Amino acid sequence: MKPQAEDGNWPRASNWLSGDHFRPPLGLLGLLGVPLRDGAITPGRCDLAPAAFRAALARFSTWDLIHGCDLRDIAVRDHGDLPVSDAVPEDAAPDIGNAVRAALPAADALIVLGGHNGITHPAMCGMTPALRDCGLLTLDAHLDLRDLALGLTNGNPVRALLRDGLPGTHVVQIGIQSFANAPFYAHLASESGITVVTVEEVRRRGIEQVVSSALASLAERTSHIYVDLDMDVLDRAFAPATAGSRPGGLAPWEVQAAARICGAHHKVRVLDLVEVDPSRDVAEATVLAGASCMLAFAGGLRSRFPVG
Ligand SMILES: [Mn+2]
Repeated sequence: MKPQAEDGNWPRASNWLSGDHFRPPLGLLGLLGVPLRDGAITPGRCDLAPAAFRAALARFSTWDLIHGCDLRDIAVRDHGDLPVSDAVPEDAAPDIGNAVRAALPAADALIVLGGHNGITHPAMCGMTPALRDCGLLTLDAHLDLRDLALGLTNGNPVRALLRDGLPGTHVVQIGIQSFANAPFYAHLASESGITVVTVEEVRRRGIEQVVSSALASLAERTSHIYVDLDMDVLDRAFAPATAGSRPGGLAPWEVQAAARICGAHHKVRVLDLVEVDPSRDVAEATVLAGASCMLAFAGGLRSRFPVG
């Protein structure tokens, strides 16, 4: 099929990623690809996700019609992908932490594209060495508290963070589902002081209220907030490319709203987007859902600055 001629009136988000922004920009969004593949409980090709997300931005505009803003008010600095696609999580961890540490000072916020969920522990350690002063908000169907005996996987990033000094009272997990977790780990979450918000509670209270109150409560106790967006929090129908999604999960509009609220909060420093294996996608549904969350987060970041 012959590609259509570019429409100069239609601002592609992929061009924004490549440097097409208004000058001077009001803020800076950092982007870092971490294509970690090995060490997942279900083997897959999450290493393909960063490139797939970037490519998917060509299908979106930078104009947020609903909120009346253009992402081109902020600039993006894309740091490319770390060479970790053949590394085990333990070996990749120092490079991931260092790259986040290096990218953050110049940026108002950073999006880290996984890779599987094993990137969350090293990336959050890179956000700040003082985990006791940090908050973690996860959007995930799972508690991610599995045992550490077999090393770092995509099933235990929260457990590893607790081990390394993150207080459980600084963790809020949103979107947790039935028949996707074990009682031992739910008990551990409760003993550790983790706040668990089930998918049923999200439905009852609404995603905006749940995420806003979680951020407000974390911000009272911490200086920096890390957001882990595991795309398996979506319903299986919307996220076939994640190993962990099941029927009964959240809808894309709920996760987009969550990403926007997180992007708007001044203490949110990093958002990771993990667990997408593009080789298992159907009609690009999962990759496009993830890309839409990147844009929603960027739209939230835009709203941190006064209207120009
Ligand atoms: Mn997870």
